[in-house]
Amino acid sequence: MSKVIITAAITGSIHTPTMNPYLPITPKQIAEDAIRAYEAGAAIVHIHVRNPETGMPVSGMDLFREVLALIKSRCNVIINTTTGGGVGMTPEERLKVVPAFKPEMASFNAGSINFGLFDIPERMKMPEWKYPWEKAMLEMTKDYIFPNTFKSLEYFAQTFAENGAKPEAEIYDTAMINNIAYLVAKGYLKKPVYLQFVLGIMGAMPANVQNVVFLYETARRNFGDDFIWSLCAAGRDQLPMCTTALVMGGNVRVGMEDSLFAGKGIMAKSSADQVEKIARIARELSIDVATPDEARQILSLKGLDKVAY
Ligand code: KMH
Ligand code: ZN
Repeated sequence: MSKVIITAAITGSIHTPTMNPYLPITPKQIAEDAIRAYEAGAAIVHIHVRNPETGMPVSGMDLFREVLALIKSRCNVIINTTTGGGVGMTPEERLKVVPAFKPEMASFNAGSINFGLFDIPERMKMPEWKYPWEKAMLEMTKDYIFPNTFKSLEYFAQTFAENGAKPEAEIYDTAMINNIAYLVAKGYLKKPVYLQFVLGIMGAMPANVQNVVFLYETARRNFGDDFIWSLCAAGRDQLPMCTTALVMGGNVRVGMEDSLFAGKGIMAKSSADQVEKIARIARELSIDVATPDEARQILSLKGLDKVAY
């Protein structure tokens, strides 16, 4: 039985500083949390950056440079940079990180959705916001399409290939598996593809066991055995859905990008809290946790000596 790859998504671009005071914001905080997640068992850390003063998701190359260099100076964890960016960023802005730093892997959003974050304030019953941008960003998503057209998917795939970055296909809905199959058929992507099933985003697939099985079966119909998959789920579904993936032989992603909690009513103080939990569950299920180098082998990554940071 192969080992499980745990990814930790450290800060993301969905949650805002008021929602959890421990959400890492500055390059140092993001790097520190990534290293803690690695120490807890993560083989991959998924990285976004934020404006250090306001916590707003941004795409600054200087911020990425600082985070990536800090992490690399302390450990050999695989860095998976976002190309999903944040609400309102253009595809060009989102993609820049790939040619700039030639990471071993990066997220590759496999289709367009109305990425709805507008219901979060009501669900979390936020009293007051620290920064004006938080509520405004969340509310504007009622009318926001996260754009990943076929034209841009092809361009992203080419850029990833030119820079030796393995795409992690973010699959928010079943149709996106078809989009990936199209890109494979046209030679833009190579098998085995790496699929990250992202469940529980408003505007896409809800998090339940039936949907995990359906996504897995759809991937099998398209790629046979020639794909690798992982799963993440938003909010309270994070741990149960990741446990489902473990039982089904998949890989898992946790982290504060996806959930701010580390147990019922317990705010996570770091993504490492969630990594510890899922690593413990994996061990209870007799599943070993992959080291970064083992994950590099499983995913056929080019290696840390070939990145540009
Ligand atoms: N920015 C969100 C709309 C990724 O990192 O690739 C989606 C996202 C996924 O950030
Ligand atoms: Zn992300």
